[in-house]
Amino acid sequence: MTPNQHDALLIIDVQNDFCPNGALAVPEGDQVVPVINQLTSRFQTIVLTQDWHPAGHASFASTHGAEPFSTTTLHYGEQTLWPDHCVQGSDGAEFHQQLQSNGAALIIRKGMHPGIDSYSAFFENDKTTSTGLGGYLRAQNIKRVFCVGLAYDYCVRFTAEDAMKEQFDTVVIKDACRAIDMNNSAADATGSFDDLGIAMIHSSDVTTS
Ligand code: VGL
Ligand code: ZN
Repeated sequence: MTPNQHDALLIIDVQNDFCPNGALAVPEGDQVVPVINQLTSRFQTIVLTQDWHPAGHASFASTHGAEPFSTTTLHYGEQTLWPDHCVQGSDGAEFHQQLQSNGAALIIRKGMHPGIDSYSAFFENDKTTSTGLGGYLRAQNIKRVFCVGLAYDYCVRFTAEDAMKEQFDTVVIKDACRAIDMNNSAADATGSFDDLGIAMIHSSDVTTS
């Protein structure tokens, strides 16, 4: 699989808070960094996303006096409540220091509306508020997107599903992702990718092509 000018690499939320010792640490989250760094030179179009919440965000358990990893109902439906993470301007919200991001054309910050979470890089969790990414990619004549990063079962999953809905051919590079994996969420993500026709590949399918 050799990427061409119609392909984009979407690097999802490779931020300190999702790496070991971070506020919402994804097991082995930092291990995606060298894998992604090997991929970036293969793509002409690279987009980074950055989870970027205001203090007191509606997705934070502390905002509701609730336990982290419990669920609540917000105006758009069910929402998992997380430990405070990726607060705007905090060290935890910075990209992993070793992530080579110089080649990225665009950084999409998401989860900025105080009352709406945003797992997907395309639409917030209300499923209607757009980040503008679909329009950007179409303006660049992108036809296919390759998704990598954190977390496989949340932001990568929702991004890949929305990419399909937005009519992009969609590929997830599995060894360039790690999962939070609660309540079978990693297996559910894989099952959904299979159902939707989202391709799952290994990074070597790209780097050795
Ligand atoms: C994420 C939970 C909350 C993610 C972001 O990047 O997968 N998960 N915010
Ligand atoms: Zn978040």
